[in-house]
Amino acid sequence: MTEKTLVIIKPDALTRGIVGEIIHRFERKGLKIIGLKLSHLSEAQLQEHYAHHKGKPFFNALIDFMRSAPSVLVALEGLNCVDIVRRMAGETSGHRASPGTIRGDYSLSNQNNIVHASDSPEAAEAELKRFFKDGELYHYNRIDVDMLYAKDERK
Ligand code: 3AN
Repeated sequence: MTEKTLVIIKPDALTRGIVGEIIHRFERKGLKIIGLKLSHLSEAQLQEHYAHHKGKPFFNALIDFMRSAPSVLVALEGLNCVDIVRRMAGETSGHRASPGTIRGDYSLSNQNNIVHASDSPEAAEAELKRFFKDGELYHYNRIDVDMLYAKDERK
């Protein structure tokens, strides 16, 4: 099914100058960028986004890291895009993530692991609403859509 998902390209990727490489992977895969912006995430946004980790030993350090520089917010659309993007991101910890995944290729850390990717269609919907305003997500067609998908897959 065609889905939307949220990727946060984190401050480590921005300050290391590898944002283009990360976005390039999603474009090459055939996913459509429907929203894109640079944003220095607020304390309130991050407290809400990581609420399920509140109380864990790494929570405060994680918020500090995410506040240390801006992030790039990317909204993507495509067939089964939530699961695809999670698998492209790889396991949470950069040192365990498989080579070929974003975290596996670009990170070593549990915390500084380059990207966040929504973990379910429901989470994606809530997270896209959290970080993008009405009117910041766009409709258009990629010119390669007829080659990216078989006829019965384009829904
Ligand atoms: P994922 O991002 O793979 O869904 P979560 O939701 O368990 O993983 O963790 C959210 C974020 O919290 C991770 N992306 C990472 O930055 C940080 N994090 C998770 N586990 C640890 C840990 N053990 N130590 C430090 N930071 C962590």
